[in-house]
Amino acid sequence: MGLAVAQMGPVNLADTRAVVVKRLVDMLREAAARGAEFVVFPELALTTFFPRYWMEEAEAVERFFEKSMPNDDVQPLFDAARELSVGFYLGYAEITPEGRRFNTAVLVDRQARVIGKYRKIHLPGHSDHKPDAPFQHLEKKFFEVGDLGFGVWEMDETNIGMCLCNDRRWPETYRVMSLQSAELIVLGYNTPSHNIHWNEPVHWRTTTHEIVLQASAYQNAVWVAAAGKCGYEDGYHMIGSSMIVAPSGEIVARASYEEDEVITANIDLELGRSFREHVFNFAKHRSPQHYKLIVERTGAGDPLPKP
Ligand code: ING
Repeated sequence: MGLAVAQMGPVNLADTRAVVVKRLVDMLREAAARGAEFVVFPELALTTFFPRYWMEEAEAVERFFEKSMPNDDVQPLFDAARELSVGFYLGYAEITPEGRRFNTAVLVDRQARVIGKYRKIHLPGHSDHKPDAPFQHLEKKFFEVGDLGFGVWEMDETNIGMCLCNDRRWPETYRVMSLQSAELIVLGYNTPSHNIHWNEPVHWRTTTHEIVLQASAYQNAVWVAAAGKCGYEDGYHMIGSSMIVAPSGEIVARASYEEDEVITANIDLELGRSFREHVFNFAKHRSPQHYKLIVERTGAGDPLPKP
């Protein structure tokens, strides 16, 4: 399967959706020219990473949320996708007719039909204003925890699962989808280089990003494709390193810069099947009766009484 990841460089506050969507269409065209049938775009791909700014919810909704998907601003991307017969994953801020707010991604097939939706479950950051911090990370203020679970959809005989950004750091994310026979998990991210809470060395943002994608691809025998929005957005830096990871855990394609950049790979879904047959054969080797704490406890607690 011809797969592409379209990494985005910065989207600044002054960048209009029309300008951003043109960038996405340009990358979709490049991906199609390189044989891609599916393109992964980043989280919150249509706007700057606005959770870095303190503002009231009403202002955020007005400036950064989409009332429908597709909509007039994004329609050129859907039109190009249909013309080129390329499916895609797109992350954006969703406001529902009832006024509920989610950090959302959609799965769009090669006829440009929305066939799946995911709402981010692991929301990092905080909801209070931290005026002394160099920037905010207000995902817990602007978004609700997703209410759609982790889904898997079949598209062109491929079982595709979706998640978003911080979700990629939690093993449960991938396992719930690989237990639904996912073969490819796609995700977008916006990962600030700097931690506002403590003096975390910046290179750990990239090393932990690599570790979670490689380990999770291997431990779930799936392909993983991750698209970042990166570089300096109005001076605030976010990591790049968009990549495509094989079920072996190997990085088979990786972005080099912090601008718009398309990376592609011809992924062999047979490779995942081999690992699921001979290593991670869930039916043969898993013992859920011993995993109960994973769903019974939210936070860590005392050691269990010994049998
Ligand atoms: N961003 C970051 C991410 O998970 C983060 C936030 C970074 C949390 C590093 C913890 C550690 O990649 C988003 N948008 O989730």
